[in-house]
Amino acid sequence: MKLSEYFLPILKENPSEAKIKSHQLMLRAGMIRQSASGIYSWLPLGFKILKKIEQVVREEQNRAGAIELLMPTIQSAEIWKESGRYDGYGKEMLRIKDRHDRDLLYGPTNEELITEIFRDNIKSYKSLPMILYHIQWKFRDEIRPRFGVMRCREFLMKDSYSFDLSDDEARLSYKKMFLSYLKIFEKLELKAIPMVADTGPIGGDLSHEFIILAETGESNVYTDKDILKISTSNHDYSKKSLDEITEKFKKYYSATDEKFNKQEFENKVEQKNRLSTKGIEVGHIFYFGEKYSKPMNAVVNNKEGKNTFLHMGSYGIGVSRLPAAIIEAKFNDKFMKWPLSVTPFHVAILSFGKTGDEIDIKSQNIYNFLKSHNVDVILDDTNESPASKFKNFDLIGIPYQIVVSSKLNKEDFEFKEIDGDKEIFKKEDILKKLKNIYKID
Ligand code: 5CA
Repeated sequence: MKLSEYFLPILKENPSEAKIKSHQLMLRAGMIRQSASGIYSWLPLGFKILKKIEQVVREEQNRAGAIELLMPTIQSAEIWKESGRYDGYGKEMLRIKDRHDRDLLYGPTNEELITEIFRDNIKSYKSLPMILYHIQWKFRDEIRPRFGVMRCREFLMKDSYSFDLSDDEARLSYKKMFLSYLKIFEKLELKAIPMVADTGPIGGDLSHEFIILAETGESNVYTDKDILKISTSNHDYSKKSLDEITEKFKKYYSATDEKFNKQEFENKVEQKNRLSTKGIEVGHIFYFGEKYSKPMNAVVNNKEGKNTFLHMGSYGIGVSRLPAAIIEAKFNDKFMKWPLSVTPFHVAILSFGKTGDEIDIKSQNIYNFLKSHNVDVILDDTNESPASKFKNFDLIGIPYQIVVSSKLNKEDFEFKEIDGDKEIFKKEDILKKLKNIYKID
């Protein structure tokens, strides 16, 4: 992509409405624009990052055995009346009437709809266990949308739903999602801590929030510093491995405000290890057994030929909250550096030439060369000053930069990690490096 042909409306100043750094940066770097309170458009740069995050989530959910489908954003009120949640959900639910005066709603979550789909199509225990998921926009009419895409009204969520024959098997499905979440956040270069949580309107008795530590977070968190050292790298989705990883986490105290107990915290965590700070909730998982299957009569035939209520859980990730959460975790007020797995481009070429001059031609040349080898590259071929180009790209956060200037020999290029030192390379060496970093074939 050439910047001269791209849609990247960069703002020079911090917009006054943005109170936290992720909101400021997402507006300044031309990632999002507000269209109504708590409702955003994703401009090309933001959209590219959002899609990459979605893909990281998708791949790890698939690895855990979950199967993707797509449910609509608009749902019928009927199924919500069946489950008994229609009235209770209150003003957060956006209720709609169609031209025939039928009650519809913009889905805030999908427990009812997936239960209906499953109930109508799966009849035998032989199909179990099963985990289904989709990545779809949700609407919650939040009373006070704030912090940009962090707490908005329309947001993209990945929501999975597990179906099992027994309580034991359902708890294993829960553990699969538990590990899958840890692995997703690791790929996003985030340290997310699972915390015992309240179940709220989703219901159930077992629940964890996945929280990223950040000063601007809305949740107060209390945990043991050693929990940050647990690694999932040797864990897979076998029962033994899942039991082991969940046991490892259980050893440590970790809770948000709602479940915090000062006495327990102080008894369980020695003083030097106590961590009480703020965090951002990026995921939330629930086990609620028969809460929806009973009122909605979702049953399967068990081995004895008898109808049994399904045991279910649901598992959400705030996909559109994640770009903001990543920025809160990574932006140091000078540089943004996107994780390699979701960077909008692999590398940026900053050309210090003017249209048609030697530097411009040399820049176009390495641009075409890298592109032809499947490197996703953005070339700043505008006539802005070098200082302004550096400033913009330090903000946009592409992890690697190539500088083409008149100071260099004909075959040479400056190459650097955004916050690192520059080195001089030939274009073939740069290609080799990038292929290695991004595992490009
Ligand atoms: N049905 C369950 C799990 S599928 C559910 O809805 N869980 S939730 O309410 O906790 O939402 C899942 C995730 O969506 C949250 O962890 C959070 O990361 C994200 N989320 C929730 N509300 C908002 C919002 N208003 N703006 C942005 N992201 C949100």
